[in-house]
Amino acid sequence: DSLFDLPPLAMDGPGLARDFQHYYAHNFGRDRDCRSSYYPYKALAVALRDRLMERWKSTRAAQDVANCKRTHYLSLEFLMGRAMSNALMNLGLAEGAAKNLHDMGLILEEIEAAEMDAGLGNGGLGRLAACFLDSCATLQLPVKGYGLRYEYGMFRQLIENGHQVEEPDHWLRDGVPWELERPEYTQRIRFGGRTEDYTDEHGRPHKRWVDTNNVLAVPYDIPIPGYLNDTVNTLRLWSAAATDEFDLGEFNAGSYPESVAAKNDAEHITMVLYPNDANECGKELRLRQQYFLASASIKDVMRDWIRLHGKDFTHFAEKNCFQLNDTHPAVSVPELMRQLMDEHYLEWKDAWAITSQTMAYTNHTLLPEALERWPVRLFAQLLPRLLEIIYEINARFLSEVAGRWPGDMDRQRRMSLIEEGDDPQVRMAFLAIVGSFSVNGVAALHSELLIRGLFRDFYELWPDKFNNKTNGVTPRRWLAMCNPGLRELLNDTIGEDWVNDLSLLERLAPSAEDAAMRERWDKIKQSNKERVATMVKAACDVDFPTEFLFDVQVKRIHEYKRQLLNVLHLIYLYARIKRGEDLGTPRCTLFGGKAAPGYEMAKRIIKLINNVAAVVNADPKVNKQLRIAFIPDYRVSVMEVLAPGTDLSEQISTAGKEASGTGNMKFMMNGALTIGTLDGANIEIRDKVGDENFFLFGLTAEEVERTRGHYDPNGIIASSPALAETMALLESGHFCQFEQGIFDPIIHSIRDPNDPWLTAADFDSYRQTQEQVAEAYQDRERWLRMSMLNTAHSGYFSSDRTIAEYNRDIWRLDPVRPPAPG
Ligand code: DL6
Repeated sequence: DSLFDLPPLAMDGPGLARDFQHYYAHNFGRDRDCRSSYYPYKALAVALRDRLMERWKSTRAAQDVANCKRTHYLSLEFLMGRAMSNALMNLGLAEGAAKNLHDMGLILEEIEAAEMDAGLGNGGLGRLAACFLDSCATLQLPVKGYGLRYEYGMFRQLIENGHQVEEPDHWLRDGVPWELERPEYTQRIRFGGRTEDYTDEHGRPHKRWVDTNNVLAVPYDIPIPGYLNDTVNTLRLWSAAATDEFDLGEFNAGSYPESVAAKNDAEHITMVLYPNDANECGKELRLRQQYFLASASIKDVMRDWIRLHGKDFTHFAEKNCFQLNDTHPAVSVPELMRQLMDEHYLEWKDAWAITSQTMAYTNHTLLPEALERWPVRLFAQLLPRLLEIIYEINARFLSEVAGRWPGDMDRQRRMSLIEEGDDPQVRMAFLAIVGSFSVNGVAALHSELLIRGLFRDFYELWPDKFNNKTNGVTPRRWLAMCNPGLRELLNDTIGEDWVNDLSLLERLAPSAEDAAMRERWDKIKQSNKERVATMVKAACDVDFPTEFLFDVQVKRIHEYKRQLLNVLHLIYLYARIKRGEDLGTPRCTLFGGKAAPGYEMAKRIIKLINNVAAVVNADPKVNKQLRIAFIPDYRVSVMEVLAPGTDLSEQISTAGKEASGTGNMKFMMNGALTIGTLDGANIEIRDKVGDENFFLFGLTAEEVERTRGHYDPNGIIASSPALAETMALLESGHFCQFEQGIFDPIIHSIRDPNDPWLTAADFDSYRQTQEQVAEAYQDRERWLRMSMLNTAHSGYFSSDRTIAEYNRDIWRLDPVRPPAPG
């Protein structure tokens, strides 16, 4: 096969640099006069892509030859961030590239910084999917990500006069060098129309879906390199395109624009990511997106199955697993049924056996407002065949419930996939549970609360379906890549194997007792704090002195995450400083995060942070001890600077509300100490690092539940001098001198006996614990010891561990090791 008979590409700095020069000069046609980093970025990306491509092909071939079982990870979000530094590291080319580019007068970091973040996700859920892909490739598991290629990702956030302003993120504008269009695998996706019965040539009855409006799904593949192992897996992102069918009736009637309008509609499906985090959006376009992903991905899997095995589906479930990243792709359950029955002519029983043995569902939230429900009428109009199948699944399921609990009509009503009422709804979480063989939460507490609360009835019916998989983050991006200083120290101290086996970080623990090591640790943190300070200065024009405690809360802005508790505490510190008190430990507090554009309260909290920051930073008496900044447009590449340069990680959600958190793990790995509630993975973080190395405060999840119905925030405020003083200052209008009343809704929410986030209840505990933080920071040696122990005990939070557990308990895949090129 001489067409593919190519010598392997050089895997060293000089070889990469030669290809880089070639692309730079000959492909992109740049010369000495070009000063931008953009073309060097493009040229280096293409040179790297060549090397990925070699391994990508051999990975695909090796997986085919192995005839292995595969997992398809379905997610509406993949928050990938930048790809270049990751590709360089995982291919083992980072050092060589830096040196050889330097010899040409170029700085690798500047080239890397020219890459736009791929922001195809909102926050934790999307970034988790990205970390998982990295771990799957590193563990050489045959896992493919399936998602959508949104033209516009997460909006760009500007801060104007303290307010969030959203701008579109047209990340595809200049082209993405990593993606490979695959028009040959285009699929046709149907919407609308109606269903009808028909009989085939053997006299067997079937259903078909007719008179549909069709949309094309065109795949674009992104390579996912494993760490130094020649595996390159795939993330396949679907882009919507119009079919070349258009309404001939309209066209002939002379309505050219109307006849083309349907085409535009089709292309809108993958136009934009819904910027909603932890709340349902309920828009028709969103259901279209969900079905578009589910249908295209399942068709793609079917195509591949038939290519390798023909049309016999007997062994399909032994060789395939679909992992549903939350309920967003839950419509995959009826869609797989539809394809098996209507397109491949299986009987219900066989189709259901396959479906319910291949689907697995991960839940990421307990917040009721995030639980997806779709109106039955919308389903009927958009996906009529799917609705029929859902009704049939429900009827069979409810008869199982009736068999188990005869006469318990209330239970049947509670468990039904259809919520009855004036506007009946399809409950997507229940559909996902009924259709799956595995249901998992994302941290120990979260999984426990699921089976005790929301999913209790289902747990009673099928206890063995439910399991926990505590989240993790990839140690490649979140330690080795983002913290080169610490990477060197770790390599010197415990060897280099930790990158693949993060539990080896435990070996660092004894060094916490070594004064020379602590000094080295301190220097690294110091220089990482300088990078943070430079970034904050450039983005916010606020000076962060690096000897101050760097206290960081970055995450989506949401009431349950309680940025408000943090800012209330800062108001309290401001009042103390104004009174002439010495805080002992001066502090720089940094916030970052986006509010969903329609979430008024979250946007107002951003405004409050910025107004308090303006007053604090401008006051020469105050800013000697306290500085505050809000970094605009928080994203993956910003976290890559923050995680290494943070002293204190704020994980202060109302207990029982944060499913897991993953930022908490990134900070811990990089030696930050946590101030946090007993919520999500904080609990496991504290268990690993030890009580004495974690700053705990606040009500427990049980106490939070018990408070419901008899919460008295006004009584709490009146009996706490610190909180009363803080509220009085906030209520005086001191932070909105020229914008009177703008914070009234915030004040009311704190004083509201129905405040579900219990901000007032936790204030004093938080304040006292912050005092312990300040005291601990004064004792330099103690703080450094604690910091080192946080890193040393963070191994459990590697996504390699999480994925190994998914594989052991759910997927059961064998690793496939492709041969090295050549
Ligand atoms: O599991 C990833 C991530 C968790 O770490 C966060 O605690 C959780 O809030 C987030 N969940 C969502 C909810 N979206 N939905 N549905 O983003 O998942």
